[in-house]
Amino acid sequence: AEAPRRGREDGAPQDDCLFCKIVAGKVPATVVRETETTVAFRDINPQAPTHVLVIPKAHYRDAASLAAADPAVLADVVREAGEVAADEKLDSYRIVFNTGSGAGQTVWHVHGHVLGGRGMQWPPG
Ligand code: DGP
Repeated sequence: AEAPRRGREDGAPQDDCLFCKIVAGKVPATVVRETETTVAFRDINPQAPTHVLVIPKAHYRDAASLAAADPAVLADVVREAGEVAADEKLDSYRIVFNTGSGAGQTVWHVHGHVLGGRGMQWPPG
């Protein structure tokens, strides 16, 4: 179920958030990059030869909420997505922020999917 909106979020870690647990090292993940503000790790259910999730260490429900609260960190997430693509030697890649359950969001901590290594269809399903 969709997590309740909490008004403007402050980025504080949430005890019940899987990705906050990955940030804290309480849940293992295959981390490929880390910065002061972000972590990038391989998706457990890859949809392409490269499928990495880039998240802010701070907890925000979606990209727009993060943009409203801390736009520099959203920029960090997008820059790191580009660094992942460079590390993986991808010429082309897709960054996806599923936003809301109808769009397929299942984890309520903003994550950019970095997908590449195969052809991509447009429009996405
Ligand atoms: P979304 O459906 O856009 O909210 O994407 C959530 C993604 O998170 C989905 O592609 C699967 C991935 N995922 C879920 N649980 C875990 C986990 O425990 N570890 C890792 N590495 N990825 C996970």
